[in-house]
Amino acid sequence: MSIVMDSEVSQPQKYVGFDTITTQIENRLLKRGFQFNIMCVGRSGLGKSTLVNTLFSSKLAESSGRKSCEAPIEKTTEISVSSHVLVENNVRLHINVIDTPGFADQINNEKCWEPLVKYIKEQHSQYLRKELTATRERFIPDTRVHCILYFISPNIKKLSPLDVTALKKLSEIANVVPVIAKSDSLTLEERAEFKKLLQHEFMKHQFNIYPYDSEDLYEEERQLNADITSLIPFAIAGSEKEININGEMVRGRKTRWGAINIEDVSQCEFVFLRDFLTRTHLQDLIETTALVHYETFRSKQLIALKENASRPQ
Ligand SMILES: Nc1nc2c(ncn2[C@@H]2O[C@H](COP(=O)(O)OP(=O)(O)OP(=O)(O)O)[C@@H](O)[C@H]2O)c(=O)[nH]1
Ligand SMILES: [Mg+2]
Repeated sequence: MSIVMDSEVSQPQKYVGFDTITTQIENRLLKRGFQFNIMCVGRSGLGKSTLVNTLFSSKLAESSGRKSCEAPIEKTTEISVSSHVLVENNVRLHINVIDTPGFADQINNEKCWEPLVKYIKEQHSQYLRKELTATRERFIPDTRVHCILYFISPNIKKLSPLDVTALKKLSEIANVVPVIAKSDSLTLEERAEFKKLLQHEFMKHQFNIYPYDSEDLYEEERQLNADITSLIPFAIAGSEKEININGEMVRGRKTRWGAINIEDVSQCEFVFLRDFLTRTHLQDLIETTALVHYETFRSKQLIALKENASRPQ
């Protein structure tokens, strides 16, 4: 026999106060803080380290921009994770920046995405092991990669086979956001054309690019995602320095055509990327990693475990 409960919606006759649960949740979350893990991937020297520093307006990664002629060039030579805590108003954001060596630096270039895939899976596997222990921690430290910024060189005519394989492999297991690196080296027309070409390539190769469509989305969310998808890959530029443009100090770069303010949306799409990553989709990136990518990994692992256990010895 099944019991059907039909619950009527009504308002209490007097104020009870359970609407404060949202504030209670907020307070608890604020106490704990938030964890966001972002990985930068792409060929060497495309400005990966510079961009994370620009995104969070902080020095999070070692970039090769040199302070003086004598200073050594700071190339990223291995997967390096640096942890930081940034505070804005009451919100503590724990950020792990997973900086990766530029692709062209490695001896066997063909498989240079392999250590990255391994790293991402290892974080899932670690999380799963912690989840499955009898006395599990109340809050499992989250090292799962929530977002991969994939840097595409502005000077190519089409995606290289290496980019194609890397984008395919990575977008199957994590939220990949591709960007056109150093877009200040392109004119606005070149940029628009290159973006169209890349969008076409993404479709042709059927990459699983973030953000994903889902039945749970409201109409406005779906519209926002469609607007963002039409902008991807974001044509960005990074800069750790402020320059003087018309008497005003702004984050910018001097280019062949003059100076650009990277926070000016008519010149560069950096602000669109930053708003997308921090202001509209930060929570969704974290949630999608847990509910889609980790969940897929988890169920595959658990099914494999079960099959192994039931196999006759
Ligand atoms: N024109 C231009 N140059 C940039 C941009 N971002 C970074 N650079 C410069 O490019 C050089 C390399 O920057 P990094 O941020 O170290 O590049 P990376 O991708 O981390 O390099 P690897 O760690 O060697 O893979 C530096 O001299 C930066 O100043 C950009 O958006 N436009
Ligand atoms: Mg670097």
